[in-house]
Amino acid sequence: FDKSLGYHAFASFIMEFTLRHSGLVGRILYVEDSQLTATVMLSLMERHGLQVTHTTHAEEAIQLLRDTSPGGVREDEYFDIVITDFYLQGRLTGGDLLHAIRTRFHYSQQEMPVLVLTGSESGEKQVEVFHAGANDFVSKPIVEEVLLARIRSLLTIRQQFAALKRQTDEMHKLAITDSLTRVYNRRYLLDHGEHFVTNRHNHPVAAVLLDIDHFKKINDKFGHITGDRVLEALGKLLLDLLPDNALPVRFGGEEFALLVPRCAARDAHTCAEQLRISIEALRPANVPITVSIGLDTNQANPGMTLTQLIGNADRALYAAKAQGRNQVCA
Ligand code: GH3
Ligand code: MG
Ligand code: MG
Ligand code: MG
Ligand code: MG
Repeated sequence: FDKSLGYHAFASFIMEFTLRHSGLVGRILYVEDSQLTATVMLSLMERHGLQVTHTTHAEEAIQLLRDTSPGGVREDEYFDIVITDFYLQGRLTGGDLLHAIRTRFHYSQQEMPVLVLTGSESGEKQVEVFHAGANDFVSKPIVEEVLLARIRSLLTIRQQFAALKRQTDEMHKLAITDSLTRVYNRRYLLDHGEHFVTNRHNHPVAAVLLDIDHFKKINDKFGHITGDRVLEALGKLLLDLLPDNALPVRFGGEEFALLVPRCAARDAHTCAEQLRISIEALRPANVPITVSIGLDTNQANPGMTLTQLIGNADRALYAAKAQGRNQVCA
């Protein structure tokens, strides 16, 4: 390295050096039936830091992909890229594996990049490989630098996909969550509540409406900031106390809707009463609060819509308010 080049040249030299020589990070599914090629490839890839799972048959690779795909028994051990020989012994070729990756598993080229190892074939074969959904190919005999450059480029694609997916998931979560209370927002209830109520295979669903008593007075007495802290704490309590399969929603300002699956009418009343008592004991931000609760279930009439259930719960809530607040009505 020439010291006279200055800082920027030095920085780009370091960057280039790092890119060219740093270890690679990624999990590779490698499908190769030639033991000789596999031995060379495995030692090469492992020498550069890659974690490689080697199989000799496409069938076995498909099984591994099934187990490691989202929802599979080993979904945490997913692969970043697949490298497959084109010609494989056995019923399925590398082309068939590629086809399965793109159509059966619905993996895009970004989510599961595939690099195909081919013989020194005609352009026609190479075109065929791309048509089948490969991201890239390398011709045998393998040139180490070329193979590594291709793996690096595919790993970058895969990492960019993963980063984008994390962002998208985070944005989706923000879009369906109420920012103050962390429970679902009203939009989520309107989009998914009906499905939640009707597709329950004869298990009853309870709809519960919960409204803080005299919240306007609480704001007046303690201020809006404290009022917000109260709502925040109530949201946390609901998330803590409700079963994971329940759907807690901020329905309005200081009003929450809860959909609870597998909940018969009698259980719904008991749970709501427990909830009311827990909230009375909570004293969020040192403020004593009580809630009025109205509820209904579709136990007697499984055909009820979400709108009907919520409508009935709202009438029951109105009754709870009218009868003196801090109580549950059904
Ligand atoms: P009731 O017992 O009949 O329910 O009386 P209430 O005062 O609770 O009901 P009302 O609907 O008259 O008032 C609700 C109050 O909730 C008014 C509004 O300022 C307050 N509120 C709504 N959203 C928020 C919020 O995000 N933060 C705070 N601090 N207050 C809110
Ligand atoms: Mg082969
Ligand atoms: Mg009100
Ligand atoms: Mg209120
Ligand atoms: Mg209200």
